[in-house]
Amino acid sequence: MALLLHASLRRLVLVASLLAAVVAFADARLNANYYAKSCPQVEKIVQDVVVQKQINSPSTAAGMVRLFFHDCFVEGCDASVLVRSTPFNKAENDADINLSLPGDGFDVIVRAKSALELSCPGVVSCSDIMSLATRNLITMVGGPFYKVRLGRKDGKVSMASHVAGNLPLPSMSISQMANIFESKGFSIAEMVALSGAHTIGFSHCKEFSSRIYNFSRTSTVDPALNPRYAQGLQEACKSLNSNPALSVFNDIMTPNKFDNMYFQNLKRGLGLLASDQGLYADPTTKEYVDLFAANQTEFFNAFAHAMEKLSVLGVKTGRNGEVRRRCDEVN
Ligand code: HEM
Ligand SMILES: *[C@@H]1O[C@H](CO)[C@@H](O)[C@H](O)[C@H]1NC(C)=O
Ligand SMILES: *[C@@H]1O[C@H](CO)[C@@H](O)[C@H](O)[C@H]1NC(C)=O
Ligand SMILES: CC(=O)N[C@H]1CO[C@H](CO)[C@@H](O)[C@@H]1O
Repeated sequence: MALLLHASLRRLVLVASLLAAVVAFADARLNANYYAKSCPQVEKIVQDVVVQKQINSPSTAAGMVRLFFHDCFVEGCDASVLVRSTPFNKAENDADINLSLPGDGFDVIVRAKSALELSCPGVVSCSDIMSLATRNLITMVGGPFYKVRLGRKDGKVSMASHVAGNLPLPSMSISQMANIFESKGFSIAEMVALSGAHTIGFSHCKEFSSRIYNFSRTSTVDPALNPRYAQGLQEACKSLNSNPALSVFNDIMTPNKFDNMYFQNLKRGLGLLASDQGLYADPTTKEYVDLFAANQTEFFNAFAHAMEKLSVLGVKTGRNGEVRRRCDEVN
């Protein structure tokens, strides 16, 4: 009996460690010292470019974080989002959802790549630069630090047609969004934590206009919105039809600071997108909103952990990828 138990326990342990090995395999070749010999200054070069860019264009951090999320959720973190379309291929970048992927995020990567090519030509992948730049920008605007391991290769495939279904939309229900996150290995708690990235940056009026004009037969505005906030949004977006570039801050209270204000806002009806406010309405996500709103340390720990996980999502190593010469073109 004891022997039998022993044997089946051992089998269990074996299965568990096999499973862990399979999960770890994707990033087995990533490590913090990947460029120690080939490009020892990589961290410093990326940091110098990032700091300069963020000081000159304070919208860079938010732009970069969103760009990184869109990269990792489509084909993994492989810089596929940076590739420009050619006459023969409509790239990820030109999917409709890209429309507003801001130029500053692209620009900071291109600058860091140029600087790196001078010191260590052909060595550092665009996807590693993206991971480092995103982490550095998050910390620069007040967010938590997390470890970024290196050694990603850049993808060779970037297609607009691969985008749909992989990225959440503000019009989705919480369970539709949760399905997308779960399909990438993220829990409900991690989805809520990652959504906290909306503590910085902005959204275009069209992303939430259905909440403030003609919401339903019985109500002009979404009743989940704080009424004075709704009025302010109506005012800010009133010339939306003639000016589609109109946009407002995601976090009206502390728009440029990475903090837990996003979650506090949701509790007061100050969530901008339907998908933001929905996190407070749905019982499966509300408990995490309450937790993160009450305790910024809890949010930062959860966010840092989820970002570390996002940074290794579907990464390519070895022959699955390449080190691009230019970030906007496969070699
Ligand atoms: C949970 C589902 C999510 C939905 C439905 C969503 C949707 C959106 C939308 C519609 C915008 C506005 C885009 C624009 O008008 O320019 C936006 C902005 C943004 N999103 Fe999300 N997002 C989600 C999750 C995330 C995650 C997980 C991250 C990163 C970890 C993220 C980071 C950002 C950032 C930083 C911005 C501001 C971009 C800027 O200022 O340039 N979002 N998001
Ligand atoms: C409001 O929406 C209804 C149906 O959803 C539509 O018939 C009506 O024309 C809309 N009104 C305005 C002012 O857009
Ligand atoms: C917030 O969470 C941290 C980490 O779990 C904990 O150490 C701290 O005591 C909490 N703070 C409050 C005010 O509850
Ligand atoms: C900035 C950018 O690349 N925008 C493109 C996004 O996709 C739309 C529609 O597919 C293009 O028209 C934009 O030029």
